[in-house]
Amino acid sequence: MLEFTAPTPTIAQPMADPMAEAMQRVDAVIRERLASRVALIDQISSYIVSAGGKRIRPRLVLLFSQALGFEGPERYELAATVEFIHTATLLHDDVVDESALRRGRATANSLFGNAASVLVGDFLYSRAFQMMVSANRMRVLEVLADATNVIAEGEVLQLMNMHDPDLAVEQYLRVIRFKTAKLFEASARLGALLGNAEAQLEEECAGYGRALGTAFQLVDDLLDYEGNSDELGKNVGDDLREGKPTLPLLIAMERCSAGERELIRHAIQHGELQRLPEVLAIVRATGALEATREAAQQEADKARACLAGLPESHARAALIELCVRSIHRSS
Ligand code: GRG
Repeated sequence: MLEFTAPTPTIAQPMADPMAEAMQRVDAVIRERLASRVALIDQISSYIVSAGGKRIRPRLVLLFSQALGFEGPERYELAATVEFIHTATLLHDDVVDESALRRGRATANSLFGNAASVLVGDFLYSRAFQMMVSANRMRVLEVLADATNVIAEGEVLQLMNMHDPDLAVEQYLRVIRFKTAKLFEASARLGALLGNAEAQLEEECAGYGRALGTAFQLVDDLLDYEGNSDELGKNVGDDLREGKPTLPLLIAMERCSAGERELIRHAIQHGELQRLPEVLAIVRATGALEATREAAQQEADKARACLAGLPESHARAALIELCVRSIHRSS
């Protein structure tokens, strides 16, 4: 079996991370709960989990529960649970997208094959359900069952939107709220539930997660054009290769000349990665990258405003910091 190593420092982890000890507890639960009597499951799940990742979603569970004064061990279990769900979606997503690079390594599908990747994703997803049952709270089950269902809907919606250059911005935003923001929202809500937040405060915590998750995906889509594969840990240009009409392209098409619009439309319709340099030049010239970053910033501001009802604390300060770091990130 491959060695488990702690995640590398990234945007979610400032230099001296006050959450370091709590995150180590989460990693210990992850390591413990990965165990399976089937060797290939151990091998593949350890392979993807040991590559690290930013662990943002478990951090949300910990920070919201802490901000509300809850410090019981259940928070580590639930934090690990959301990371398992996230990891299952990554395994499935890389198969669907035929991606070759994730977290700076060859994807599990490229090393072990599609079938093994999907099935180990199923293992992690169902292990997450075993773990959430142990919380023995119907609301926890409800939140995560709903979230995973919405994530799957988002992924199918995205599939339907593939190669469609006429996609409306609203439809694009709907997909990212479903496929990405929903798990951020659920993670924040779980923290609020652990902290026994009243209904309105729970909604505000969930609202933070939803807005942060939306900002996060907008930046993800931006980095697919602006980023650097080494830092990102995945290949830039993947979205164009798949014919995904993301916000940088939708904005560029609104602002460019008719000839340039036709070039982008064709590249989306046919997934023309070879057109990346020309597409990138148009995206840059039209200011579409800045406009996408601005849209992400507005979501991050919205997230920050949702924290008004939380008492001042280190955890609340860390949640504010996360809004800043989610925008200014390179991985
Ligand atoms: C198994 C419930 C289930 C669903 C399958 C394939 C699929 C349906 C959903 C995929 C959803 C998906 C992968 C959305 C993208 C989310 C996203 C921004 C991933 C990258 O997150 P980071 O940057 O990753 O937090 P790290 O590597 O840091 O953990």
